[in-house]
Amino acid sequence: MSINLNEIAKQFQLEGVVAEVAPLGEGFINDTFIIKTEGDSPNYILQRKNKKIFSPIPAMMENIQNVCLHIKEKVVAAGGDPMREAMTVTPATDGKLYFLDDEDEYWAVCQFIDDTIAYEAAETPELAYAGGKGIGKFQSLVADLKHPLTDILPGFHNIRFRYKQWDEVIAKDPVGRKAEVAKEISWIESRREEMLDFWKLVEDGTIPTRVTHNDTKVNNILFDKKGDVLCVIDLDTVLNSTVLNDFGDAMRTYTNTGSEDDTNLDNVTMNIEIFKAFTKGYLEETKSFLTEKEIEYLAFSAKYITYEQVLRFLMDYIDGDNYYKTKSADHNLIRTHAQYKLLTSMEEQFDAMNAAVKEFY
Ligand code: GN1
Ligand code: MG
Repeated sequence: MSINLNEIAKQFQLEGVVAEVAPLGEGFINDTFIIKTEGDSPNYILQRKNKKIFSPIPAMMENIQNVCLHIKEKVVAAGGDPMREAMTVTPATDGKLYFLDDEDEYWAVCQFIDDTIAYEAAETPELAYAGGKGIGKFQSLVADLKHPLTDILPGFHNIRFRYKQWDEVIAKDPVGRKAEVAKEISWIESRREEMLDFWKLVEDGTIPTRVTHNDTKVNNILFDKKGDVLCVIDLDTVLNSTVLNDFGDAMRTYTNTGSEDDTNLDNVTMNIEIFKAFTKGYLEETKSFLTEKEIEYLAFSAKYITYEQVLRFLMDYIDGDNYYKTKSADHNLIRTHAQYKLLTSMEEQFDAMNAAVKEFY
């Protein structure tokens, strides 16, 4: 990147003197850096937001800010620390929530919260339980957000919209990969009706729409050193949709005994103990306001989001890898296989998943 990150950092209202700007993490969509400052001043997270995916970015930043301020108000009312239990967006020097550089790229900054841990895997039921409480609490905190959110990602977890994209990509077969993945395509097609039947319940309002996070993977939660959840991060995808997206996406990542792109499929299964622990924590925070229909489809949502992820990885592979960052030519196909293995493991254990929901509701 020919970009001078120190110059970008200077465009924001930072406290203290910048010591260093360094890459951080491996997001698939945005480019992320940490701004380290000298002495006791806070450190910051700097991101180049992906404008091909989130559009328009200024509206996305408004969404994030509204959610953050709303949560902070509640944290203060409950006697908590609004700088640690909520994200803090750091505006640019002109007061905007983003900086637009000479190449028309959008940058945004938030404060880094010290002494926290983001786990890459839910290794213990205790961690999964805490994570479930964290996501449940997030949903209850934002449940009464008055400010309308702009839909900057139309159709994000909407399978009807995904099929529209899918059918177009399959018809086009832009890089000639379709023939090679006939088997994988059949995995998607054989479950089309089942998935659409579920989504119809969201479309007709049988399952309500609420403020949701939509990217609740395990590393998007910050834990304190005692193992309690401090706050939920990565708010780019806050939208009005079904809470089932959040439960499902969390289960897609928490319960996976392997990695999202595991090349050894024997590693990949759904860990029912982790499912139970997360569900217990989640329902403790949400059962007072979730409807019976939402509860009925809780376990299904894990299959739904995992299936959607199989579709999205496979679709991107067939499309020539335009959406997700990849490390090899077959990376999206590897991800497809690993997520499909997880899906089949969920299908095999579906009765036990439903039983766990019943137990903790
Ligand atoms: C993307 O960039 P990251 O890792 O936060 C994606 C999620 C996928 C995830 C797969 C906006 O999230 O939906 O589940 O990759 N985010 C977007 O790990 O598409
Ligand atoms: Mg994300």
